[in-house]
Amino acid sequence: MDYQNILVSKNGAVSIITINRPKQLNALNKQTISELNSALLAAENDSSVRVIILTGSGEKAFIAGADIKEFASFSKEQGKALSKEGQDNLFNLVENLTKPVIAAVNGFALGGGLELAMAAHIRIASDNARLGLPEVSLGVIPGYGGTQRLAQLAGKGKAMELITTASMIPSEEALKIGLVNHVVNQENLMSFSLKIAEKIIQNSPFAIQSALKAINSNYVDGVDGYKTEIDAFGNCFGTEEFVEGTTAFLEKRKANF
Ligand code: DAK
Repeated sequence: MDYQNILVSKNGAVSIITINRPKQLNALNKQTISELNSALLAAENDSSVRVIILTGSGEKAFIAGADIKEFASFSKEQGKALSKEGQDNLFNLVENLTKPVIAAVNGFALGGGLELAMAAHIRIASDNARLGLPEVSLGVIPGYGGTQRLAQLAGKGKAMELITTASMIPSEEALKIGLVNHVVNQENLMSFSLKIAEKIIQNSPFAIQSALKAINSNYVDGVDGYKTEIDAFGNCFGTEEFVEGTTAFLEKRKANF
């Protein structure tokens, strides 16, 4: 499929999806959200893809937020409808993919950009990255899951402070508060992200998919995460991957998943 605002490439079993609007600091407009939706679904349905990396084009920005030019004229109804549509088609989609998504945050990750990184399963930031949810400075609040996911990752107090002050924080501070998993030099960002992906790829895809589901279930209203874990654990038994993993251990060799 031809995309205008994103680039899709493959490195072994890793699909690398790059938001490619560097002149607008990769701001997320409707078209980009729709292209990301298609590329993510294609990666999900491609059995040769085991991990997805999301990143931004250029050295300045991962994504500097939702496209302000586009949403500046929205009405109350449009805002609500688009928030739901965006959450369903991109942010919740990323969180609930069966394959791990790594956000390689290569610069500004603001507003919707940080919200997308937070929907990913793992975040690696470059040393020049700056992260924040500045929506209240524009008269709105985070509308793509940011009020929920920032509190989940960094705690309620930090979420309250970062959102109400509209502050941008450097990647080292994001690391301290648990908002990102690692900080690396910008030139090493992709190789480091690929290294994490390679480690993931050594393991059972079915077990990984089950673990993602069980971890996420703690954050779904009305769902008992322990119960989800018990069911997901049970479902791993009897799979070919379980047989391969345990047999490989007993035969003192590496499992081949
Ligand atoms: N949208 C559109 N264009 C943007 C942009 C954005 N978010 N961020 C940057 N750009 C554009 C700039 O307008 C500029 O374009 P030209 O003027 O050259 O045409 C170009 O990118 C380069 O930006 P700067 O010249 O400003 O670059 P600087 O290095 O001076 O500054 C900056 C970098 C990241 C500090 C600055 O660009 C900046 O403050 N950007 C805006 C950050 C921001 O406030 N982002 C939006 C957060 S609010 C919704 C759901 C969710 C949301 C909205 C609606 N609905 C469901 C309806 C979420 C909202 C947000 O994300």
